[in-house]
Amino acid sequence: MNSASRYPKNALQERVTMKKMEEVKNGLCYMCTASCPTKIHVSDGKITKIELTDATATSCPRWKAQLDFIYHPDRLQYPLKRTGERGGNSFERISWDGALEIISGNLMEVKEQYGPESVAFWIAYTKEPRPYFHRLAHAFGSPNYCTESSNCFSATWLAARLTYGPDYSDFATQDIEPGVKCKLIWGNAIQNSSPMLWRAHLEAKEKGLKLIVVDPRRTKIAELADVHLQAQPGTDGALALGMMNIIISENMHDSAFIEKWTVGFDGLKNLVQAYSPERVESITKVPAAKIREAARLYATQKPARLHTSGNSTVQHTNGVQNHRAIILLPAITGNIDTHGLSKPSAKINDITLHELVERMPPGVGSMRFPIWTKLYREMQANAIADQIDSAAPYPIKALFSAGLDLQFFANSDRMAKSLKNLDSIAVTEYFLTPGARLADIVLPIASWVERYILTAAYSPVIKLIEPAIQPLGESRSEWDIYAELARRLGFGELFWDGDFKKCAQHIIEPLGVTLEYLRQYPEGVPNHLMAPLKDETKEGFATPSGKVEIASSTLTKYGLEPLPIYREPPESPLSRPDLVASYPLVMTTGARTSAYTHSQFRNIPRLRRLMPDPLLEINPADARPRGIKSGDTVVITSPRNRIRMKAKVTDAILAGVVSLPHHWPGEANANALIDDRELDPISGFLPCKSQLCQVARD
Ligand SMILES: Nc1nc2c(c(=O)[nH]1)N[C@H]1C(S)=C(S)[C@@H](COP(=O)(O)OP(=O)(O)OC[C@H]3O[C@@H](n4cnc5c(=O)[nH]c(N)nc54)[C@H](O)[C@@H]3O)O[C@H]1N2
Ligand SMILES: Nc1nc2c(c(=O)[nH]1)N[C@H]1C(S)=C(S)[C@@H](COP(=O)(O)OP(=O)(O)OC[C@H]3O[C@@H](n4cnc5c(=O)[nH]c(N)nc54)[C@H](O)[C@@H]3O)O[C@H]1N2
Ligand code: SF4
Ligand SMILES: [Mo]
Repeated sequence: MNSASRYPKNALQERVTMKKMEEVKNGLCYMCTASCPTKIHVSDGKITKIELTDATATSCPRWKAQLDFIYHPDRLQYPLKRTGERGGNSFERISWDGALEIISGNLMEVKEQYGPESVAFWIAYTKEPRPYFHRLAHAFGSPNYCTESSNCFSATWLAARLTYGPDYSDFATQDIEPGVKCKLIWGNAIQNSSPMLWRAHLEAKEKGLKLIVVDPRRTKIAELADVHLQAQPGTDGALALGMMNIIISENMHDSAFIEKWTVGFDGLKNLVQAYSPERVESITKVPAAKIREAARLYATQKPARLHTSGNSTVQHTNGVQNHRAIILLPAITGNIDTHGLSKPSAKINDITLHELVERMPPGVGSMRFPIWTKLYREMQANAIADQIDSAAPYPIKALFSAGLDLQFFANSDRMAKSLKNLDSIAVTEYFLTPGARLADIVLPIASWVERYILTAAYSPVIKLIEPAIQPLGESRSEWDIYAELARRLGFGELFWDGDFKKCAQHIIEPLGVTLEYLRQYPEGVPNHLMAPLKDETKEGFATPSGKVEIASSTLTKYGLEPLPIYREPPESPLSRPDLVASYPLVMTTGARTSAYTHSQFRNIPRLRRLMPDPLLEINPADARPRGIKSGDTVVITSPRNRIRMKAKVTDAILAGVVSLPHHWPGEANANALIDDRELDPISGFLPCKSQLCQVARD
């Protein structure tokens, strides 16, 4: 033994050296797009630990699983080429050069034979690479930039935009503001979908906040509510009109604000006449007395704040109008002071090239859903299967896809069939998902700790996050992949010849800061500021009339009903009595579960243990006559398909309604049951949350 090692000093020195090797870097958790800030501990090029910097989302189980995700043994590390059937499992490793050569060759072939519009570009849930992806689609010449926003959040944005004007009124921003006496939470189960807000709500409730919750399920936040309105899914518009009926007939509305700052109030007043609490009870199943109680509480406990979900109210055939009725509650009660308007503090450069779309053939879904596609500046992905199948007004022949989760698409089996008919599919992914297995080429992507991230278009704060470690295996960042493809397709200069930093510098240029500045100040630069919505009453709302448009002039322009009318979902017990014998239950899908982000992370054991099986929630009154007990496997049938899940019998769900989790693969995929034909006429959203079904023991 050498003498030095006997001294504790040496052990200490060793620890000091170890410590010196460990670096702590700034990061963002991208297990979901809330992108909570993190500290990443790196030692010898490997991540040893990731901590949350901001303690608000600590109840979220997913961030602790980041290392399980990043170092998952099944993560793709090399490009793959399919060798067998589409959808099968036969792939072989291929070089990047070979993979990109095949993809660019396929895309050019379609471009020459059919035109660039015949290539569809689809990007799934992830937001951060979207501006580059958007640019790739339009630089190639295709209008068909489609994203998961075709069925997420954007319909609520559109409802707010049609009603209050541009930028985003923060009905979906769910913070608690000091001084707010009453909160109306419409279809959001905070503890699962927004863990960072859960504690603040508990504390506010303890301090006396009055709470009204609209949800067919008694969620944790509904348990805290003073009034819980258990409405049948898809009937939210009728409920909002019923609340306005009470507010107006009992003179609780704010006449001064309405007169000065709204258009269409007389029409609304007329419309709500038909929505007495008793009639609304027959549509929504909410007792009339509770509707009165909620309306009075909301209209009198001022200031009150509305808090909506990104999709509970809009994943229906009547979603935009239902959501418009809901968000009119603040205007007619003079409660807009508690709401803000998200405004860009400084314009960053828009790199999407979206202006080119004007000169291209009509994009997918843009003739059927012109308002949404024009204002949201994307094409409607829910119309893509129809266009693949009909080839009208032109054929879709190839798909370039960033993430491909087949469970996203309604009537998913039909979508899978349509995709199989394409000439070529290329997918960038983390794992060889069922969707990726349809591809000819699958490209492995670097995760959020292995790539540069500029939070710009999708974040209120612009930050630059540097890679903490090298990309795993041969995986590459989305930016690198798109820039290299652009070069091969002949427009590399539009991607700054592959130089990410030049692109990023161009995006932030109007802010007057440099990338070096962002590197040194990781807290970033504000991109959007929340201005009080009431500031709009100084110069007028940014709608065509300058006022809050109860009657929307844009809807009139497009030949649609301007008032927020309620239309019964086309597949409901009231509108389809003929279907009720076979499909008596109303089905809602996609209430969030804390362990998963949509289809992701079921392959991470520590998260899977939290929710091993897909559970259908059913009321004892519906379970008993069917002989169903908790834990039984049940078959759920809709007019389109049948799937299997396990039952959870619970009186927390309204009788006559069942709730299914979304995006489970294979025979538990809820979207296999959902109609892909009758969509919201304004947004094109899918009716994921109001369809008929039957449930039986397997
Ligand atoms: N853990 C986790 N968090 C997530 C996500 C995730 O996948 N996992 N996804 C993120 C994304 S992309 C989004 S868009 C948000 C979504 O966030 P939300 O849509 O707000 O999702 P939830 O909080 O699950 O709330 C949905 C609630 O609406 C109720 N509901 C169902 N149908 C209806 C209806 O017709 N009307 C009304 N009023 N209520 C109804 C359900 O019972 C459920 O309790 O969550 C985000 N957060
Ligand atoms: N029935 C029903 N359907 C719904 C909903 C519902 O409530 N009910 N909610 C809708 C909503 S709000 C949303 S947001 C969508 C979400 O639906 P999806 O967009 O399908 O969401 P994910 O399953 O999270 O992600 C899809 C794929 O993207 C991959 N991926 C993740 N990050 C990246 C990345 O950075 N790059 C690349 N290339 N791939 C990546 C994942 O591995 C995954 O395979 O589902 C919608 N569909
Ligand atoms: S909410 Fe959870 S999963 Fe989403 S970014 Fe924050 S810590 Fe990560
Ligand atoms: Mo979403």
